[in-house]
Parts: sequence; C-alpha cells; structure tokens
Amino acid sequence: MSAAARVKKLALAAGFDLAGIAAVQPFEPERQALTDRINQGLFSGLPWFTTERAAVSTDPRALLPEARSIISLAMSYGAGEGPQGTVARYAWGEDYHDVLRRRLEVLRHSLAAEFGEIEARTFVDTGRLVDRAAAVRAGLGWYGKNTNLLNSRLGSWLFLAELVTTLELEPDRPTRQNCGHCHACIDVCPTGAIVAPYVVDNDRCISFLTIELRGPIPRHLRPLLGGYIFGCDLCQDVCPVNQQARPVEHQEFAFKGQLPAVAELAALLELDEEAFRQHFRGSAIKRAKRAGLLRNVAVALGNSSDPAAVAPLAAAMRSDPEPLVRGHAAWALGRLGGSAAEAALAEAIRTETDPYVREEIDFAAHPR
Ligand code: B12
Repeated sequence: MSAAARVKKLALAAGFDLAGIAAVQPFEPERQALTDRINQGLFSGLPWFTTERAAVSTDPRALLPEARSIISLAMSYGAGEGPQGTVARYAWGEDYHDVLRRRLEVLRHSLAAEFGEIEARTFVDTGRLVDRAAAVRAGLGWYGKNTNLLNSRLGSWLFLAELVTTLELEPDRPTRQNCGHCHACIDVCPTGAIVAPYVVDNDRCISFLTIELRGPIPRHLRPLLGGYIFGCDLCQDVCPVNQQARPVEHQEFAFKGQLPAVAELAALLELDEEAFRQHFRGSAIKRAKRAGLLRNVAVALGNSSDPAAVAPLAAAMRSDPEPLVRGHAAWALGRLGGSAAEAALAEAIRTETDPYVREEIDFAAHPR
C-alpha cells in the first residue's frame, strides 16, 4: 500500500469521512479571487479578512516552510431532524471546531506511530488556510456556485480541515464534476448575496448577518432573514446534489434539543448572560454572543406574524440590558403592528434614554 493510501486509511480510522492529498504549491487563482473580492468591498464586514491574510492563507509553505503535502479532510453533518429554518444545520450539535480538532489530534498521533516523528500543522476553519481550495485540489469535491464544496455522495454538508505535513505523499486529482447549468442557490438567496456564480457578498449573507455581525442588522435586510436566528441553509437546501446526498450520522452533530423551533423562540429572550452561557455551552451558537443572538431572535419574531410575540418583545424592549436587543425588539414590534405593539412603543419612547434605541423606537412607531 502506498504512503498516501495508508494516510487515507488512518484518516478514516480517526473518524473523518473523506480524505485526499493535495500538493503544497500556492493556490494562485484563489489568491486572486480573494484579493479581488476584498478590494471590491465584499468582505468589509470582516475586518480581519485582509489581503495580507489572503496571501498567507493561499500559501501552505508560509504556514509550514518544510511542508510537502496537505492532507485534506472532511466530516459529514446534517443527518437527522432538527429546527430547520431557525438554526443552520451545522450548529445543531456540538461545536464542530472541537470535534474536528480532537480527530486531527488522533490522526496526528497515528501518523507519528506509522511514519515516525513528522512535522504537522492542523487547520480547521479559523486556521489561516483556504479550506475549500485544499479540498478541491485534493479531489474531495468541487466548488458549488454558492461557493461551498460539494461532494457527489455527501453533498455540501461537510466540515473541512487540513493537516499540512512534511510527509511526501502522492497527490490526488481534482474532480471534473461541476454544477453545470444549475443556479438554484443563486435564485433562492433572499438577500441576493450570491451576486454571481462563485461570488458571495459576505456583507449580505444571512450567515454573516446572524453570526459575525456585531452591531445592528441593516434595516432593509431584516425582513429577508425570515426565521433564521443563527446561520442559514437556504442555498444548500435547494441544491439538487444535497437533495440526493446521504450524510453520515455522527452523534456529535445530532440535534441536541437545546435549540427552539420558531414557536419557542420567545423563550430565548429571557436568557441572561449566565443562562446564555449554560444553554449554549459546547455549541457553535455561542459565537454570536448573547446580544447578537437575542438581536436575531427579535428580528425572527418580528417576521413571524405571530401576535403572541408582542408581549415578550415588549418586555425585552423595556428591560433588556443591551441597547442592541432593545432596538431590534422595537423594530420587531413595529413590523408586527397592532394596538398592543403600538402602545408598548409609545410607552418605551417616554422612558428610553439610549439614542440608538430611541431612533429604532421612533422608526418603528413612524416608519418612513
Ligand atoms: C469567511 C467565511 C465565511 C463568510 C464568507 C463566505 C464565503 N463564501 O466566503 C460567511 C460568514 C458568510 C460564511 C458563511 C458560511 N460558511 Co463559512 N467560512 C468562511 C471561512 C473562514 C473563509 C472562506 C473564504 O476564504 N472566503 C473567501 C472568498 C473569496 O471565497 P469564495 O468567495 O468562496 O471564493 C472561493 C471559491 O469560490 C473559489 N472561486 C473563486 N472564483 C471562482 C470561480 C470559479 C469558476 C470557480 C470554480 C471557483 C472560484 O476560490 C475562492 C477561494 O477559495 C471558511 C474557513 C476557511 N478557513 O476556509 C469557512 C467555510 C467556508 N464556511 C463553511 C460553512 C459551513 C459556512 C455556512 C454553510 C454556514 C451556515 N450554514 O450558515 C455558510 C455558507 C454561506 C456561503 N454560501 O458561502 C465551511 C464550508 C464547508 C463546505 N462544504 O464548503 C468552511 C470551509 C468552514 C469549515 N472548515 O468547514 N463563511
């Protein structure tokens, strides 16, 4: 068995569902794409996403100078049922960073046992390596038009990771598959974030708006978020490859039951800082932080057309410690409308002192 075949066998034994080998040459087309997108302002909401970072993240040897190979790895998620339409599938279970890092360590140890001491650096998501570019080069799948990596068996429900190593391994070939004429993902995106095939405007993507954005959600985009409070799966749900896919079941990624369906969202408005931490311990959702998540919950309730949401929103607008949450609760009351919502807004403008929240209340009471 070749060294590459032994490595892939060890990767599957460590719990990954896909493994392939990529060479370590810089990812030139991707570097160009990243630099262009950043210069076009498509990533202005992510200040850490700079052209300097793009240069490093597309050059594996800038990350490990003696590197000879990239072992590209993927774990499947998205099997089973969960709160569809509120929380993106990738966040239904345990935080994937923790799960993949544990498996990367298992693989690192088994590689050392098999090949002796080797140098290796591991990456998953927050690591400075373009995860999808490595996976494409290693033949794990192809770039979908929504920019996600698609595999014909597992769809795009994949978490990606890499082990960059000094081991010399025979590289795999990229697949020739592609999305053909399909553009379902482009058509379905409510915010029009896929501005062209393979081009996502980060600052309009619901995933960015609900997870990464720290301040207010631009008002004109709020109605388009629907019920999503963390991430978004719309461009993956409509994908015909995903509809045929058979995700692998992993206990770690199964829906844990601490996430509510739309009807139960209001209960989240009652979480204080400590309760939020306990509720979302070990979940990727903690990334949004309490203020961000409750901001999103307020928007989702505003979009729900459910009169039962008025009372909890009015309570949050009156007494939540975060102006961000009070402001979005006000917006949601304005969107729901009705006499109870109007009365709550009229009451709040008399007592609210924060200028940002006052502006939201004023807009909600007198939309322009
Ligand atoms: C920043 C980031 C985001 C941003 C920006 C998304 C984006 N499309 O870039 C936001 C916050 C919006 C985001 C959202 C999501 N993300 Co994210 N995110 C990342 C991160 C950290 C960097 C991605 C990056 O480099 N973007 C830069 C831009 C320029 O890349 P790009 O537009 O896709 O362009 C690439 C390709 O399309 C290709 N390309 C460019 N032009 C062309 C032209 C042609 C013809 C072709 C074929 C290819 C091609 O080259 C580019 C460079 O790789 C990666 C982790 C990592 N370290 O790589 C995860 C990552 C991409 N995210 C991931 C996930 C799961 C998501 C979400 C599905 C989560 C969710 N459900 O809400 C959504 C998907 C939204 C979407 N449609 O992209 C996974 C994707 C797994 C997969 N199957 O591909 C990753 C790989 C994390 C991981 N380790 O598993 N994410």
